[in-house]
Amino acid sequence: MDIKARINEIIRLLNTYAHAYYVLDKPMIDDLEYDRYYQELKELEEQNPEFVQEHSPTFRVGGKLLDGFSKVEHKRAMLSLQNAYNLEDLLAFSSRIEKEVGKVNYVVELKIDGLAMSIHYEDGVYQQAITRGNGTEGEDVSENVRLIRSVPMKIDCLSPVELRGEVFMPKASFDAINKEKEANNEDLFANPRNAAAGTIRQLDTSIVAKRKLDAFWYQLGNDDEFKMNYHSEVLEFFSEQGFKVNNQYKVYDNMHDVYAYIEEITTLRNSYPYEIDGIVIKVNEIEMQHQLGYTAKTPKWGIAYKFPAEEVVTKLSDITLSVGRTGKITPNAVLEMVRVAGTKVSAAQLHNEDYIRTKDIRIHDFVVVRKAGDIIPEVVSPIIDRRTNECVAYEFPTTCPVCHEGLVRKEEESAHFCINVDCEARVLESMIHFASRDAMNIDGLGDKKIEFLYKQGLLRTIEDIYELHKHKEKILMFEGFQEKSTQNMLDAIELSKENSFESLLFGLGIAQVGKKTAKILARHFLTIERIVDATKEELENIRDIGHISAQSIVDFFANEKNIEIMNVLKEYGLNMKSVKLEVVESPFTNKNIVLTGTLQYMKREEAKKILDQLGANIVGSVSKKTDIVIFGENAGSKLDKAQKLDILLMDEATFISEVKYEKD
Ligand code: 3BA
Repeated sequence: MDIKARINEIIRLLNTYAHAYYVLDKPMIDDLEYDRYYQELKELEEQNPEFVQEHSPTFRVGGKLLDGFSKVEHKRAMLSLQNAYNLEDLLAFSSRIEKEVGKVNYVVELKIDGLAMSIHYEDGVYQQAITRGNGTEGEDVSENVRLIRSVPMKIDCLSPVELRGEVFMPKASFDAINKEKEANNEDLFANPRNAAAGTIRQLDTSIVAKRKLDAFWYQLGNDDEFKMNYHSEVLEFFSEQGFKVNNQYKVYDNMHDVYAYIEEITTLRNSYPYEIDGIVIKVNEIEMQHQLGYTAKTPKWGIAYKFPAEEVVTKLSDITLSVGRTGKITPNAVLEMVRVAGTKVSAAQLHNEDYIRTKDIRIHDFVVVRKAGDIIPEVVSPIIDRRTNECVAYEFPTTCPVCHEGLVRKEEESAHFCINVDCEARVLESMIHFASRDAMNIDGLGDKKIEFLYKQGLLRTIEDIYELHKHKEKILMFEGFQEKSTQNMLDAIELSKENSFESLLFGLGIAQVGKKTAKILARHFLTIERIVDATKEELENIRDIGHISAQSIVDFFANEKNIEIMNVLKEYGLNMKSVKLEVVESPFTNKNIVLTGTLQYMKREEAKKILDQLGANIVGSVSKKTDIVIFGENAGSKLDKAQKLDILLMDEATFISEVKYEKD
């Protein structure tokens, strides 16, 4: 037999077996037999590289190391879904629809808790997979999606087709991975969704191959190129082409039947081998879908019913307070350990005094607990029926749990503050913040080290960080401080003096001044002196700075101690001014700019950085407010829209010559 034909024959067989195993869950042959074919194929391919097919299963085992994921624009935006939480919301949805287009049928699907993905085929061969990203632009994760064995690499349909669906991690894979992580003392994944998201962005494809992701498909990305009449027909077409479609979907002609099915699924919710976070309801008639159309973000013909968050009962054994770097006090509930939405929980935020008082939450109460957004544990309410005499109304403490000085609650604020700037908790937290990645990014000076050096009396204030080198010998005598790592830490401290002015401003921990505000301040005032001298009015007049932030900035610099810190840091040589931009006037300064398409000469991140340095405002979508659209290859809808709106268009070459860019 001719070798090429034999190769194709084995690929066809292996694909049939894989389809039976991974898609239909009905194995046709045993592993041994599969392996025999696989080995034969591998040898034939090795001996005859000219016959290697791009859709061969031998490409589906991982082993590559990727160097990143490039950004790709979706041909058509991947929208989101409007949400419903009860029957009332659903009836409002259906009556709106029926008023507009008359009676319709509804398809009800499970809402898989994974990440949305778009995959592309041409001439029947798998081409590309793109994450949903922000809906208009996602990341090319083709190599990793290739390792999801239920995704076919070859289909019968020869015209270009784009499918959209959900990539997820089955509960069994999730449990196995976390078990292994636990054994290796590694951080666990919080839930299967995070695990799937983390895996899809893995650069080591061998890890991806081991992690066993899966995917269900539910939408035709280019449905205008197919003559489908019903959504259910699309799902059948997908199945025929060998794709995995969730088989729990049903079609109903009224919302009450839909709701009965929702109630049935709700009781079965935990019995599926994958996590679901709700149910999606879609109009079945494609014609009606077109008539109903879209809002800016969502189709009007579909809705997601979200399950209520799982609620459990446990005992609240104590309320403790923590002190943040700004002195803000956060009350926390200490709970008897309980499992909720997949993880063990023993603490929950109580936000502030009013939260505790309005809900009348008391120590020793039994309380209802759930996870907000299925992530952050919160106390919903106490169970009054189970309350005993032991439970007395909670009195919010009047003194700081750490330094014991009086707490202050300002009129317009819901939080209490410890206003003692020397409070140990505040000082520690502010040093930790100062050295953290987003601020001064001092490698090797993490929270544990800071706490330790604080206890040893070597770190009392931010300024002390820059004196640490004087104590090197002493530091080296402590356990856990080796010569090399200690020198690295000291070097990192020295190097941080050169950091941008905005990182320093952010690092100072001025209340209300986050990264964005720090950047605005650094750009606007350019030097620390000018910020110190700024009046509240001047600050308020800056776009994006409100009166609360303005007041907070003025208060910070009115404090003698803070001025002193500034002076010392300046003496140590920390950078306290924004570098004057080389190009003072550029066609991009203060302009709203959209980047679209694939740039050939530079990475998109590079272009963004250059524009950022020139003071341009980079925005994601084209609107009347856009000043310039810079476009690369294969620019899609954004370019069309910009043309319609008569916006200045600039190709990559022109952009490069305007900014005099040279690759280094
Ligand atoms: N059906 C998620 N969007 C879905 C096509 C529409 C849609 C979903 C869905 C918009 C699921 C939003 C992200 C997106 C493709 C945009 C589903 C699920 N249908 N069954 C109506 O199971 N999670 N998500 N995906 N386009």
